[in-house]
Amino acid sequence: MLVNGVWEKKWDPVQKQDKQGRFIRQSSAFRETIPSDVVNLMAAGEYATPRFHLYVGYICPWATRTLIARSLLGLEQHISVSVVEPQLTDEGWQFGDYPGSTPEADEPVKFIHQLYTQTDPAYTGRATVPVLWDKQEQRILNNESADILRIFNNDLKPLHQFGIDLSPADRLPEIDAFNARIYDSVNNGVYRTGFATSQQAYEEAYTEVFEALDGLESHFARHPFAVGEHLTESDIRLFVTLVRFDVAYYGLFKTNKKRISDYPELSAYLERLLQIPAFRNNTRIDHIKAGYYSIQALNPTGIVPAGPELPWFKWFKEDL
Ligand SMILES: N[C@@H](CCC(=O)N[C@@H](CS)C(=O)NCC(=O)O)C(=O)O
Repeated sequence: MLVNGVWEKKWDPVQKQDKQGRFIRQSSAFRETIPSDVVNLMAAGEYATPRFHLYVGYICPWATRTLIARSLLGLEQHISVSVVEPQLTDEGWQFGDYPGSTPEADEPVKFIHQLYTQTDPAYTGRATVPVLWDKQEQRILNNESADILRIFNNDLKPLHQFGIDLSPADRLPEIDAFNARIYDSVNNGVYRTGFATSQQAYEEAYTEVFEALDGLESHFARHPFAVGEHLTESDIRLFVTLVRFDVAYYGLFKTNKKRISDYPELSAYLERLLQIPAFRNNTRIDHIKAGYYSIQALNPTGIVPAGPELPWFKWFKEDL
């Protein structure tokens, strides 16, 4: 991580923890939006090449949220993308020639942490993806995926191609409630399980994960989507965790009471979403496995498991 703008090699994937060994996620530092006059310039075609750039990793569920929203809304021509390699190195996320990654970043940098110090030379914190980068001002605009989803959906509405609204105003309270329901227990719940450093903290988080999944299984027996009758950002936020569950979390994070494949309704929901190109094409099982199993603190040998074989792999055979 960065300390006063200097990269510290001895980074710890456990982030912060409380006295009982519970994992605490750092909050995001850059939280700006794209001003409406800039959106108007984008809509008027004033930028020959995209002004805003997303730095992501396919391993990362938070980054993948933003990629799926970008595709669903048809923002590809306005927001360009660079993809880091799946393994966290001694210098954090880096660019390189892992298949499916971008060999070189859009800026002359090798590591994501360089974008952080370019934005704030005294930055202290983790250098996370996703990053929404302003190429004109040469700085990070926002590094919080929840914000980036709303920026893409709300602020960039004049640029949308397909008339999809991922967080419609009349559904917002339900969307926010669903997001809150799954954040602690599912999205971050798997991390709280995997990065717990005491038996008590692990069991607490494990129990919450499976209580939440049981509740979601009943939800999807009655409803096609997370909220209402249409796809919303809540589906994106749930999908990125479900699709990583059996291939990474079940083994590495020891969330192993059940697999998603053992839940018929959640499996059917996952497969329905995988049939949508924006979900399928932004999911790279090879990156997910290589990335998670490279976390040394949890897997010192670095061996990437050969399995599992899952029924839904049929949706993107060519990536495996
Ligand atoms: N709040 C952030 C979390 C992003 C995050 O934790 N990203 C992870 C990858 S999945 C990361 O970059 N970790 C690097 C590190 O912690 O050093 C968001 O949702 O955008």
